Amino acid sequence: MLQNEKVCFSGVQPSGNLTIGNYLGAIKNFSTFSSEYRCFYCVVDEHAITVRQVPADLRRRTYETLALYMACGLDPEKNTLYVQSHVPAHAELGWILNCFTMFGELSRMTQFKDKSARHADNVNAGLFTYPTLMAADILLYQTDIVPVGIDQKQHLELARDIAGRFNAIHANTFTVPEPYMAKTGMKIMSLADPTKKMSKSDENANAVIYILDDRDTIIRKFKRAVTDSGSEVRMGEGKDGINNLITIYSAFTGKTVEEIEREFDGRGYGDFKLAVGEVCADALTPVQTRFAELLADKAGLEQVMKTGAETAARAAYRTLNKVKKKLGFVV
Ligand code: ATP
Ligand code: LTN
Repeated sequence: MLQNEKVCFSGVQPSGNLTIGNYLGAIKNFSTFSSEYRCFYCVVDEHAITVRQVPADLRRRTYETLALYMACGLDPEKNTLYVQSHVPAHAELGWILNCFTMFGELSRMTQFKDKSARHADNVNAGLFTYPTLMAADILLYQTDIVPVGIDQKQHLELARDIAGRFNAIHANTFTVPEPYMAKTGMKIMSLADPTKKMSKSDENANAVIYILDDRDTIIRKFKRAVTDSGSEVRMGEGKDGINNLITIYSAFTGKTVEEIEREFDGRGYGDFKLAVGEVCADALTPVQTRFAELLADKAGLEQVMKTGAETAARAAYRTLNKVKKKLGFVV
């Protein structure tokens, strides 16, 4: 690693079909860091098992998530792409950081509260300590910046607190990371209930646009998107549905809200919904084509995972060894 080189880290769980929320809030932004940062992008399979997974699905989605990273523009020559469970240092540092994280802090995490309500029959300790493993992911690489959607902001703040607490006892151990949230796209809402985040685990497929949805499906889902009874394409209070569609259109086209409002002045919701569907399908088509090619070459993906894990492990063990020495472990 070059000295003074800045580090970027992020992760996505292979726990479902990825949505345009994952794309616009996270993955699409990953490649923008590749030229200025040393980037690590991880498929976080250990996080995924905090809710029950079907093993065959988890395995398939691990390949798919890696292929999607690459299809969205991440070149494995320029970014370290790998699978979390291939680098045991994550779980090891996760344990250590559990001893620097307070029960009260974890109890306040809104994702824990949401997920334990949704999976009331399986409120396991892993779900509770999910944020310490996430802190370990980030802190292992001396990460400066973490691109995520806004739903992860609270976990990032906890990672910063854990780093600060550890550093206060054992000086200069971890870099304290900053979150990066895309101005447009950090919170894409459900098409069926625009007061709720678009989520890959939503049981209503019409609420969600998947990155792999075909053009007709995308256009049909946007046509059905819930909006208010008005007709003016304008951002406003109480217009969550239209606000969300304007955000999506803006994130895909790079146009500002004012430009969009001008473009659709006097044209009504029907026209606008069709236009949103078209720009979304246009942006996703090349990703889907590339994804299919990458997925057909399983050996190629395995090579990327293997090389990525080797590179990641070298960087991770440097930090882990430093941590162990500071703690007084015999190394
Ligand atoms: P689930 O919906 O099952 O809880 P998730 O999609 O939130 O899963 P991840 O796969 O771990 O969970 O998310 C990967 C990245 O996508 C994270 O950075 C997250 O903040 C971002 N993300 C997820 N949903 C959205 C959304 N609706 N809008 C913007 N960003 C999102
Ligand atoms: N918790 C994240 C996924 C995740 C992550 C990370 C994101 C696990 N480890 C480290 C950024 C950095 C989520 O999106 N649900």
